[in-house]
Amino acid sequence: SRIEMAEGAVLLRGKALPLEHELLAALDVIAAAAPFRHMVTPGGFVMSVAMTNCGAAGWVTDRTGYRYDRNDPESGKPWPEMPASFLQLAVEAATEAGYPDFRPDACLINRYEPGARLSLHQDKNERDFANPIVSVSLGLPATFQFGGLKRTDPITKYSLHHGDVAVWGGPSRLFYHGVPTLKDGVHEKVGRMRLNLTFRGAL
Ligand code: MD3
Ligand code: FE
Repeated sequence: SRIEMAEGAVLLRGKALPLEHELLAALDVIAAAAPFRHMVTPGGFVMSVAMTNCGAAGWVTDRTGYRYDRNDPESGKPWPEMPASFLQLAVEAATEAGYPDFRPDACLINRYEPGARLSLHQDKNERDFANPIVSVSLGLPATFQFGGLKRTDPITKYSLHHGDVAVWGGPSRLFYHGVPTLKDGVHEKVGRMRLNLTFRGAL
């Protein structure tokens, strides 16, 4: 099904389900080469969400700030290549949402264990906000908070489930959003965690 969350923001429920095994197998290969890690924010806080990346660039944070880096700072080597199945899903979803020219060069992979959260923020480290962001949810369900251009704008909540794909572009591209504390649970294929892929045009 196709749900319009806001102008430019489309939720495609279950869109990734036909690819779930392929996506999970590819994630294992990526995490073996570039392990999930808890990065540190510029303010000195350790993030409760563990992250890794694939693609030509990866999103990183440390005491010096947020940025996209062509190399994994832990290894000094380029991030693992973006798997063809990832790229195909992201391009197909973006096309369905009205962004047929989107070609992501970065995929940030977030791993939430019960208790992990991502506080309200905007994604603005990307070069060109004309590109949408495509997100794929796997594993445990999460509440997703979606606000507006100002931190204080009213928030709508959506529940994101295994296999859901969402596309955020146009006027919604710079909207505040976040994920409150992940509830405990076990997903039959993914285990005691939630994985989220976000595809970006970073460079
Ligand atoms: C709305 N991740 O990695 S995905 C992030 O579930 C991030 O892990 C969340 O926010 C997660 O930056 C949310 C959905 C999402 C991603 C980017 C957006 C929603 C967005 C950018 C603009 C507006
Ligand atoms: Fe975000």
